[in-house]
Amino acid sequence: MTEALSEILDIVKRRNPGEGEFLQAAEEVLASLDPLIAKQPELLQQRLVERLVEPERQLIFRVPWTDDAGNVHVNRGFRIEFNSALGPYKGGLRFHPSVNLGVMKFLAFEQLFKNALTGLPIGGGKGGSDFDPKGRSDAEVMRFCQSFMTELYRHLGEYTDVPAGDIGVGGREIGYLFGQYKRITNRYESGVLTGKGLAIGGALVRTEATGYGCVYFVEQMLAARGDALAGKTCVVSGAGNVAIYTIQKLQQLGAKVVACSDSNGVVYDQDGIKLDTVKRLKEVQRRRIAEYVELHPKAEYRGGGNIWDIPCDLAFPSATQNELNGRDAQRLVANGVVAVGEGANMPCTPTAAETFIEAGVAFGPGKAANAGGVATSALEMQQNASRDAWTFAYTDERLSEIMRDIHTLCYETAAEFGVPGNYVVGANIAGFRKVAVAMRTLGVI
Ligand code: NDP
Ligand code: 2IT
Repeated sequence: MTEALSEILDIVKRRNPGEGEFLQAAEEVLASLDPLIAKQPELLQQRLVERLVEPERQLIFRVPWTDDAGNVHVNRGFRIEFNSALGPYKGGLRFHPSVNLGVMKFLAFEQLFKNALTGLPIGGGKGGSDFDPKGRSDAEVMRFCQSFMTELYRHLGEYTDVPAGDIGVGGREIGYLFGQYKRITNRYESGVLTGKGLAIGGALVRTEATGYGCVYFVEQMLAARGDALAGKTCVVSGAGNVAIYTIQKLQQLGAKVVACSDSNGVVYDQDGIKLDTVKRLKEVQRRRIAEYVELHPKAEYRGGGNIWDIPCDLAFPSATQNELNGRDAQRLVANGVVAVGEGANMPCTPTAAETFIEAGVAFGPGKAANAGGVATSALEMQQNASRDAWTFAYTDERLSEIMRDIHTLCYETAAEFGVPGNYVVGANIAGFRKVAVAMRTLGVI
């Protein structure tokens, strides 16, 4: 890293002590920028890089709520409004006990570059809470969402900040959040949240978009090497929104998915995962993936198992950050993996990502590979603004074009900066350039 960039990284480290995930994400991006700064040193002027790594606004608030037995609980709510140079802050809300300031800031920072890569007018943000929805009744989740929105609403708006879902936040939660926003503001402001149900102004394909988009991206990486998806054996970690629709699209395109997981364990089905069962267990019944084998006794459940030990051609880490480490990457490479698509945000540790790239594996970083979700959120905003609703086929075609364009942008940028095939450098430089140019145009604000 050049001296100027490593000085900036030192400032980030001093200013954000203990925020491990944020520092990891910031270091990864800054480490990619050397060739860009060498070509365009003026990007260091006006302290653009330093301004870019500092969030515009960080909100932390108390979320009190009452459970079904009448006990009062207190959680912490967050919204990081990282950068609005390209458009209103945009990014999901995560409800998971592991949420803290460092996790929120890494997600908002990644989101900023991801959103830039989509080419759509959206800035970067992220929010959430350390609330754990597991085992909570529908009524408890509703009361939590209402309390959360009672504080957050004042910071939102279709031109200001537009949240969506992430881990633990899906259509049900977005519905309760939107209901409370509408009630407090007395405005049916559809464009203030995305990922809404179809009954309240949601868009077709948003549910499927992250998973489908990740498969489209990997398809492009394979095509760039003269290879294709059909017949490939795949492993997809997680069993949530991203994992489910990754599996669906892979199966539609003729690949075979042999494993998925949740935080308790791994299901291995060598005949191919039965997606109807996963969808019913996880989307409808909110149960554990272990129950899959009760319905499909030939499949195997490995409680506490490591999904990355299973041999595959394509790996889709789609659960959470740092879920795939250097040792896992070595194992996957030894087992002949040819491509990795990060469905989750930063699921591969820095050592894992390096291992893949050094081994010549096509590695699609999250900020490119999983951008289909937020891109389709921006399409939902377009539909809301024009009071229109597009068909599934039309929206899916738009998504697929956007993923093709992101692939081309990352691929060409990597080649331009002398590291052909390195999608990490391609995505980081291309995303950074878009945000930096917009910030410079806006002046010192
Ligand atoms: P869901 O809540 O729908 O599913 C999350 C899945 O990951 C569950 O199977 C969950 O298992 C597992 N998981 C979560 N945390 C952990 C953990 N700490 N250890 C092991 N497994 C875990 O979330 P999504 O599918 O929406 O999100 C998955 C990833 O994709 C996240 O990184 C998210 O940021 C990213 N993403 C999501 C987008 C979206 O549109 N939803 C868009 C782009 C990226 P369990 O049920 O046992 O907790
Ligand atoms: O990480 C992500 O890109 C998301 N959780 C989706 C964000 C969005 O605004 O749709």
